[in-house]
Amino acid sequence: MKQTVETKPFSDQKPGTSGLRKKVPVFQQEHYAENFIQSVFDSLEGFEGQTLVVGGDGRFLNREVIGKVIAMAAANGFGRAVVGQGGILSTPATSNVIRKRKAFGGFILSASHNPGGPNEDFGIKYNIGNGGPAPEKITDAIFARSKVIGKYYTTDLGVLDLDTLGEREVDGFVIEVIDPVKDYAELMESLFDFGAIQGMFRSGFRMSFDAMHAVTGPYAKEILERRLGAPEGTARNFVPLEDFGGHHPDPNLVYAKDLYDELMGPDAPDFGAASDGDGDRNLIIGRGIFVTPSDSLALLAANAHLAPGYRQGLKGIARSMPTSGAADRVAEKLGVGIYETPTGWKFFGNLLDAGLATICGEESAGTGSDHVREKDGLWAVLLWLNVLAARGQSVKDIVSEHWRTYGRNYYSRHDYEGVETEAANRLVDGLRAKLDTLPGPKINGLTVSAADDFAYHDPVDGSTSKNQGIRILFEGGSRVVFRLSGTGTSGATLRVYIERYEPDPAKHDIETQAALADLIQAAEEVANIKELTGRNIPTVIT
Ligand code: G16
Repeated sequence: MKQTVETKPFSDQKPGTSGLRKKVPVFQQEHYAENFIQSVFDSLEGFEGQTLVVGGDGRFLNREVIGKVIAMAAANGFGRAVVGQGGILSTPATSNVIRKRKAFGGFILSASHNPGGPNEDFGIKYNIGNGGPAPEKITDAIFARSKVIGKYYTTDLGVLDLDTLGEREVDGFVIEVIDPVKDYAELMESLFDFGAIQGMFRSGFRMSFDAMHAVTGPYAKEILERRLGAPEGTARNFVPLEDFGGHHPDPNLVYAKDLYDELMGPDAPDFGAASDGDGDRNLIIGRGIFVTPSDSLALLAANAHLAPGYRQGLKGIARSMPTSGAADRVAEKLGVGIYETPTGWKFFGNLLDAGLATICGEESAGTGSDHVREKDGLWAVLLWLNVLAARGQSVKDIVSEHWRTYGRNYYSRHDYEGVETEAANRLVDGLRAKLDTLPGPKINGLTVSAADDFAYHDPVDGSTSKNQGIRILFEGGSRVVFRLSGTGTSGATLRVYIERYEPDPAKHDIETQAALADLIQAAEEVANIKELTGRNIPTVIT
């Protein structure tokens, strides 16, 4: 029976870079999750009788909120909910199911790479019918609705069994529990040369994949070990846990340090990779070499034609603004378009739908293609494996050769996490205020050629997104970018992105921080980071 529940608005339900992310206790407030879910439904039209996909990364609160979404979907008029067994469905797999089933849309319950558990993070994101995150037009409408909402609709569906595969009907509403891996594994098989990768494993190629006790565990087991024949044990930490074993499921050099150390150590395997909480990020490490996400994007774009799914070539490449320009050089050589978007996968959706881009990537460990409308961690790993199998070279040789051909973009990101919000805003406002005066005079011996606050004009729908990051460009092509993260849940995270282009192969083996030292110092001088944040060093350097 449909119930109408009276509620009062919360003022803090503005979706960030990727949906609404808050601490678990915030979501546990009475009506909090329901208000947001209803605000989503109230911002949509035409879903009567349609299918809604519900996916989650298995973190604490996952099952409970899945229950709420399904009951509210039924009460709001949807006809069917498709949910992954055990409440598990990775973000790219959810995107695939939405597309394959021609669903109206889907909910993804995740706070991605943020930690999970009773006092950690949770998140709710809505994806539209193309399988991608809702565009700003919709997230703005959701936020507006959340500020005035007065009631929500739900219904009692009885005890929900999320563990048994198959369909069940309650009062005309169908709940379908699906195998979370099967459709996704089939999609991967259609894109990559599984035979060649199997052959590589048969001839002794060794790999370590760290699922970080997050959602990709079951996917990695099935695809890498069962379908591709990698030895058992290739995938580790493969059981999804509600608290990710107490770790940050963030595949970077800090939180996946064990994997990094293994690949740098004696008797290292040929290839190391990891994915994050909800399976959309990737970390790529070869024996003795870490591949930055920006380089990985460029390399995958340059070599994608070696995989059957991309043999016909790329339509274009898209990258987020803070991502290095390495991919731009590949696009130039291929003679295809390059698009620079704000941070946030949602900005790639229009480009992919319009057939302007085939491959997209972000410095924040996200790479993907037009096969779904989310970034896709395992996809990137499999494309790397396909390239390695086709070229028969080591990761290190492939990367060095790429730099020799295109030049090297030295790149690093310095994060200052948990900074006081006011201080972070003051820093960014201060930079914004002096943008016009920056070009000309030298900063730490470097001449600024241009400075702006990045604005994006979507070439497909004509929309404009302003204030997407402060860019300071130096003569010679180096740059420093400042922006505040849109995915944190406490305080502010200041991100400083530093990049230098080096065409000379004789200078490609400098340690990254050393290669960027003068720019790092210039960033400090122009932004007063130490004084304004009270921090002497970044929390995380990637
Ligand atoms: C999300 C978005 C990405 C974005 C990243 C970092 O990733 O989907 O597009 O690059 O956040 O955003 P920020 O710098 O604002 O923290 P995920 O993996 O958290 O969904």
